[in-house]
Amino acid sequence: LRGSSSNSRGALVVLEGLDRCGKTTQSSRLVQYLEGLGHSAELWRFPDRTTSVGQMISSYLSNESQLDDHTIHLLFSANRWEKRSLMETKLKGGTTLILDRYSYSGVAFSCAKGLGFEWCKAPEVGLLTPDLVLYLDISPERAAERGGYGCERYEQIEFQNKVAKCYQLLVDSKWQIIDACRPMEDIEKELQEIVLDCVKRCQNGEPLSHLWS
Ligand code: DGP
Ligand code: NA
Ligand code: NA
Repeated sequence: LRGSSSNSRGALVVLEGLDRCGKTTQSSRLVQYLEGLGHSAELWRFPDRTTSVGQMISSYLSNESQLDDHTIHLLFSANRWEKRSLMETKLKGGTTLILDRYSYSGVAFSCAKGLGFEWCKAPEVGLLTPDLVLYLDISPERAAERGGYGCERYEQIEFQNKVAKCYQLLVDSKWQIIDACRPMEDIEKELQEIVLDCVKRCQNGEPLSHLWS
């Protein structure tokens, strides 16, 4: 029965990058593209600000509340854990999930504050490993030119430079680095090709695994 529809699962695809790298636009376009081809696909964002943990995160990001660096790190992680079982159910049911940020943001943003790399990775252990990580590569200066940063906590060039360095420590064979300085349509085309290929691989029964692998 290998390869039959009962076996086929959705792909777990993550878009990562600095603030204003364009990943939010690209992730929603990817979902539209996949749906247009008749695939089942959903866009998920982390942090998910709709849950009660997510509301604490949102208030922290907008500087309405202050939290210890370790505490907020664990809240971001908890926000992914509270979606884990639904994530697995969706994937096993054949739905592809396009994630706007995931555990890599968790590690990169906290590590950029000076928290230990291994300490940052630890609470993510056991979450599902993405099949593909698309890193939209752009300098903080170029990203800020795109309408400028807002006033959320992390939206400063100096800090974003540190985040970029921390992201580099996380690159592995699942990653594809995408030049995000090109026109939006060019990036869109490139992402479509890579993601469709990944979706097809997952349909053929590649098993899910856990971070950090
Ligand atoms: P976004 O909604 O994608 O604009 O993300 C909000 C901000 O939070 C952005 O600056 C990136 C940051 N962020 C996202 N996920 C995490 C995380 O897990 N940990 C930390 N420390 N920051 C994160
Ligand atoms: Na942001
Ligand atoms: Na963002």
